[in-house]
Amino acid sequence: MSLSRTLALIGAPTDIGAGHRGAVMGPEALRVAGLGEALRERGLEVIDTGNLSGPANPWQPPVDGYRHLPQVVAWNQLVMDAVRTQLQAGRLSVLMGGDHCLGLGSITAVARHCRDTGRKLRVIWLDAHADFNTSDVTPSGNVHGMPVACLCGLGPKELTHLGGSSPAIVPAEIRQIGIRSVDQGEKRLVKEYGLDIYDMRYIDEIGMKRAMEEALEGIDADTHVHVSFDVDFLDPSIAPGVGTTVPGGPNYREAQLVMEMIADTGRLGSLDIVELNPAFDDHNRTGKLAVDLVESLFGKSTLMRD
Ligand code: B3U
Ligand code: MN
Ligand code: MN
Repeated sequence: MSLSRTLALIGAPTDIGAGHRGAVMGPEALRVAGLGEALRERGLEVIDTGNLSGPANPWQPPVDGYRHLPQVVAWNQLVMDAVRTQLQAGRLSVLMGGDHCLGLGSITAVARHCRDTGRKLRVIWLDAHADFNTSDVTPSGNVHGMPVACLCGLGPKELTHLGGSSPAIVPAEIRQIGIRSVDQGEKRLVKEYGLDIYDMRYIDEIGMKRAMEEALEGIDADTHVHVSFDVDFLDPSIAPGVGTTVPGGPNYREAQLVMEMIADTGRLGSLDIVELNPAFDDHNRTGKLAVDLVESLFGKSTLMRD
């Protein structure tokens, strides 16, 4: 069973779950950086489905530990439905965020699709942050710091039950790479839930190649690989265009290797590109880098390899 060669771009211009304004411009920055053209050059048929239209960001303080929960729910429902529609049509789905709270809608749709089609799911979560906060432990109330917890069934019912049943995924289905910022209470939770986290210290010690071999272990012909690419995964020296930079991230070569090794599995079925914030960027440098890395994720390589 081979994966689809038709791909749908879905724009979700919102910063509803973020602490800084600007991720709302992410989809357009990715288009301007040539995402569609680059994917077409990879031999894919690319359909840009345009932008989803959800509620505006009211920029209110948190209520009961969440900022903008009703609007976050509304955006995630839109994303979930859009991703589901594309997967059901047999297309690869590429969500252009928007902030990372949208990973919730996207991955809920992917997980449901995997259940419906009898496939295994492996989520590769590329991020500086674990995004495993809850309303009790969040330092900010920003839901972009919570999607992994919600996917694993920890959070408000509106988010944990987005796809009907909860949890959408189990921790054994996710691997987190590049992590270097985990809040105090969040540390306890990721341990309790047994998340498989390849933090920067571990990567420094064993190297990116071995870390990725471990993270990709067990992927087979029946596995759907979903990549949730938070652009703040990258070291801020090469990717300044994000709201929450954390020093000490993967450099250009390490990031390329991550993408190439995922491409080599041949099982990529869906992707989120989130947290790109052109308001912090330098002439769309980070947008262009994201496109460059996505090309590698879809199989661009220097030489022919077998
Ligand atoms: N962990 C912090 C910061 C954060 C999480 N994700 C992003 N920033 N992008 C929080 O607010 O939950
Ligand atoms: Mn994130
Ligand atoms: Mn992040």
